[in-house]
Amino acid sequence: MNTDFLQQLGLAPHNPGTFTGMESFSGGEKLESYSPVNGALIGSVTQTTREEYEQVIRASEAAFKVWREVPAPKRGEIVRQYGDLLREYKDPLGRLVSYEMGKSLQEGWGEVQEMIDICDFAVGQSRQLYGLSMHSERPHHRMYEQWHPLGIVGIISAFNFPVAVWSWNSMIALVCGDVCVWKPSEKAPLCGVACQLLFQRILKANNLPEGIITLVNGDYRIGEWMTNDTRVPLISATGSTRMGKIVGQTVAGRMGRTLLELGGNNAIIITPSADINIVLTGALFGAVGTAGQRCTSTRRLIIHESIYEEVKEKLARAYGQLRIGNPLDQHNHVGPLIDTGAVKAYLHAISEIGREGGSMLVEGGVLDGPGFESGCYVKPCVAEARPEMAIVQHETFAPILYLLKYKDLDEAIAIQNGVPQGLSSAIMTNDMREAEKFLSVAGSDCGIANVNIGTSGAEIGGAFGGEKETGGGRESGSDSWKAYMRRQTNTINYSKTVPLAQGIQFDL
Ligand code: UN1
Repeated sequence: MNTDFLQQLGLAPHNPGTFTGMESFSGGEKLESYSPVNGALIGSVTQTTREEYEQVIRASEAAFKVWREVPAPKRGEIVRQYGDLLREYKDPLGRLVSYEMGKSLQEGWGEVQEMIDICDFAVGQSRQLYGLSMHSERPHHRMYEQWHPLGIVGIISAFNFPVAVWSWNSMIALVCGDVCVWKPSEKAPLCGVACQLLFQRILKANNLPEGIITLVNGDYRIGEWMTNDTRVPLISATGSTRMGKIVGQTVAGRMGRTLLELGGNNAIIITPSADINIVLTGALFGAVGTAGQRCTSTRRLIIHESIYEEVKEKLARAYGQLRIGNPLDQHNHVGPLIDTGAVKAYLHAISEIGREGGSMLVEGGVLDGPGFESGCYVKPCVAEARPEMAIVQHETFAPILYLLKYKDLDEAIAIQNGVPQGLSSAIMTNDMREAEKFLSVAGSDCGIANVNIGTSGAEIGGAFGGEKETGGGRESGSDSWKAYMRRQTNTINYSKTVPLAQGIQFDL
């Protein structure tokens, strides 16, 4: 396979090397990165040692003192330069994402496009870090609020969006005046190194300290150092609900802040008036895109009984057309799962479906033979199930889609909401009353609710995140920037007396 893109990104193509992403690291143990595409060793990174971690935090603290004094629009200018560099490297970086993580090349490029988009967004945001002004109840007083950066933002990201999620956090945090320490997933560490190397070029060219954007590589232990560290006021973590609960509790225990993006169990309600072509494309991309490994992947279809058979039949036919294989070959729709551990979880879920009385409409299974040597390629499958089944309530990070039947919209909404997670949701309808009901206070309880669009593929301009076990965080667009700053209320007295609020008299 042609892996020139590794060289273009500063990661040697043959004889896989070891990378740190940080100039000063000599390195701890090696962490090897194997491609789920063909099982090949891509390269390795060094696990950040405790001493190196201390070095990073000290460099971040020093860099923060410099960076916070740079005017916000000038900080935006640095982010603009990074966005331009990403435009230049969109092709090789997208290929690396596809090769290290296994998503289709289209989706790999799409992820880099999300990075470019968030850079543009952050540049605009850098001139809009607005605070409000209020009318004081006291004469000759002025009251207003302003937003200051928090300091060091710790970013813990997941393998499934190995570059975009970091950029949603870091590019916004940067214009806010924060500095960022990133722990990428240990399943996609080279993506982290590639982004870091590109950003270091921008910092060098602008004579800015290396500590503004840093990288720490390794397993959960590094995450533990970050979550316990009072020098890191905000931890933004993406991953499983299990991980998020630990991070949330640990950081809350030291009164730090968290921004959590955890599991999803996203459903599409398909009503009798739905446009069947929209249904098929939305459901199919939602369920099999990124091989079902997006937080926003469609896991449940809640179908009206009157069209259930029709949707079922057309869906089965559409699944029959899916091409599974090397994700860098644009001919294929579905690539591999991230690793054989994920394949095990997929197989376990399928056996649970049978044990709980569900039945398979489109059979699953692991592919073998030429092209599938990594052992990570599985068949996207569809099962007929019941909403209350334990396996349906659980998020399995794999392309398994459950079909559920409903009679009236209230029941469909109750099914949609009747899971512990609350990230993304959708309704397919041409009936205005149904659409509005779904979006109303009595409708979807998720952070994202769409009409005639699937559950995945959110744009960066909106606030991204969800409720309940999804963690409640919001990142990327809208006013998510506020999560990266501290608010200060200021009252200034320009009178010659000291009138107290609430009418209190305090005369000597
Ligand atoms: C995720 O799965 O963690 O909406 C993020 C989407 C992407 C982001 C998904 N924009 O599918």
